[in-house]
Amino acid sequence: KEIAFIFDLDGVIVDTAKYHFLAWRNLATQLGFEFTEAHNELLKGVSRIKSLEILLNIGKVQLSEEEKQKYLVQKNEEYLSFVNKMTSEEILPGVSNLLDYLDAHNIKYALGSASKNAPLILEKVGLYKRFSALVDGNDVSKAKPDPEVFLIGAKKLNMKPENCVVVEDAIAGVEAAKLANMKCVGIGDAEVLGKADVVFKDMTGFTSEFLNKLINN
Ligand code: G16
Ligand code: MG
Repeated sequence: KEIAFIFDLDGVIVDTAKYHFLAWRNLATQLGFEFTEAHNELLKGVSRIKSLEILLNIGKVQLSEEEKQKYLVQKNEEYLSFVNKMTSEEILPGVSNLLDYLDAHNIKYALGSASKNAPLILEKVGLYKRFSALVDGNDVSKAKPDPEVFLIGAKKLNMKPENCVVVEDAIAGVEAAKLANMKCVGIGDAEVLGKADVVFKDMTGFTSEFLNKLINN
């Protein structure tokens, strides 16, 4: 059976969450409150503007629309200063093996990320050219858990949703995949990502045994 993969970016291909955290924490410090790693969990898979709103809620800070825009630009500039230093060494364990397997079996794959910086990040780690299609934060009007990002991905790959396998680390992303009527592999904690069809603790869970079973099903 023909299948295709759609990958989330942050938490699946690379760990950019640590750079988002540093930039958001600096903004919180500037606004006079503490922002912890636990707080950062709430921002994973969430759009940039929604992330700022969650952060401001944590600090009980109210800002005008104009100030929000200013801080979003500032945060993104700081985040990009980290992204610009990224190399292929930051590709998470298991990812390169998986992409090699998919290439060898002529299985197409797309990116389905909430990040507007996704093309740049893929370029930095040397994976940009390998994807058949990219869907990122610039292409979608409805954020995960809305299935839009993955449905656009399936369309770009010319695949039916039911033949797509989404790989996601965030609850909202797993929900989006299931709402899109796709298979979903969760990456992280099985208790947190309970709605996924299968959960691996990291990307090394994609053994050739698992993949052979998947494509022969
Ligand atoms: C990523 C991160 C989120 C981030 C979002 C938007 O999503 O997980 O924390 O807020 O992108 O990023 P940017 O500010 O670069 O547009 P994903 O979907 O790749 O996990
Ligand atoms: Mg993610």
